[in-house]
Amino acid sequence: MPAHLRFRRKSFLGLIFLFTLSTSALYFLYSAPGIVNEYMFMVQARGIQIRENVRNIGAQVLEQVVRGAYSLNGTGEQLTDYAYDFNLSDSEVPPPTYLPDDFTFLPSQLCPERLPSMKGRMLVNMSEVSLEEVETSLLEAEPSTAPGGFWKPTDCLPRWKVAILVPFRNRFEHLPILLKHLVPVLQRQRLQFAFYVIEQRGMEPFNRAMLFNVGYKEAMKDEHWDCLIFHDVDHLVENDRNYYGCTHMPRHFAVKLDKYSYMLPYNEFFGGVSGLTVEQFRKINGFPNAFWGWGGEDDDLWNRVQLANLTVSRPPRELGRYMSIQHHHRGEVQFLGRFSLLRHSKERQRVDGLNNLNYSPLVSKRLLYTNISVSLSRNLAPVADY
Ligand code: NGS
Repeated sequence: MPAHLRFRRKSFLGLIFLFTLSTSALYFLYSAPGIVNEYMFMVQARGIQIRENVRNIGAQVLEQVVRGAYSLNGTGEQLTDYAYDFNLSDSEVPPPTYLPDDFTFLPSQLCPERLPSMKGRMLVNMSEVSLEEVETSLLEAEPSTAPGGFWKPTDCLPRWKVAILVPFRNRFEHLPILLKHLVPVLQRQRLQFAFYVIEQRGMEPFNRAMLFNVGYKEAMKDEHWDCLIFHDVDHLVENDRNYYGCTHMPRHFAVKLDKYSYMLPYNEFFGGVSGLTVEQFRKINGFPNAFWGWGGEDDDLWNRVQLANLTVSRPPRELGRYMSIQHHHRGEVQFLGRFSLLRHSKERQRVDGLNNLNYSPLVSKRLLYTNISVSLSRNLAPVADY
């Protein structure tokens, strides 16, 4: 073959190679959004960590200089307590006081928020366990638990009636781990609660936000809940003093995730575990229904909260630590339209949410939770007033 043709053939093959490479890279970015995202946040978290370390070292050097200047004849002995705040770590702020172990409750009084049973950091056990095993052990420990996982304290009046809403698809091994871990925490916090697992059936992309709206509507048929917790199935709280009651402002619970080196990935992050009172949730017309696939729905909720002149509160210090169960976002696709929807959060808030929800669920009570199985459709209801 003449040299110029050989050259053309080579460059043609090269082009095919480049094309295949770039399309597979694009496909990977599209079909594994969580992995890419996690990687980006990890890199960002490492950057922040390095910056903090440099700041800490700088502060220590400065401290030595200041100590030197105030010491007697360079002996290191101090003249006065100088008021200079080197405290860069929030974990050193004195912890709030909790009630003593011998504190006694009155069945006629509200349960306190800082109970002696809330001991702080806990061990997180992520080993796989069967649902039957968890059912047996939790029901043995608290036989008063009613079908659906309904539980309430009897030694004081619960401060909040909390519906824990868990969106779900293909994560059968995660659910028992979450229940085993979280149910005893909520009991120690003396909250009245029940779990609602909202499982998406059908072929449509996962719609986490609409599942929460469905969970809310169904849960309210059972009980006059006043606090809603929106909980990912793979998030395990590390501190039982992270109180799962609601606050006068919407709350973001999962502030420090192990997968982001225990740093907030970005200030507006509102994912993982969040909570709103029923009143707050109704005020913002719930979650949007238009986010089909991974990403953005939690950012839209954040926007809705801001647009309603509410702010987000977060637990202090180390209380907001969470571990997440390792997994791949199985079969989840990225929602490519999320950025353009997010640009119009304000206009959409009134026309997409609790007021145009349309679904037909299959509801069944299991021993520890209510199962709401639902095939979500893009045919939404005509917009109603809210
Ligand atoms: C942001 C997503 C959020 C998501 C967060 C953390 O980029 O929905 O990452 O995701 N927002 C957009 O894509 C606009 S995580 O890695 O924890 O699954 O919650």
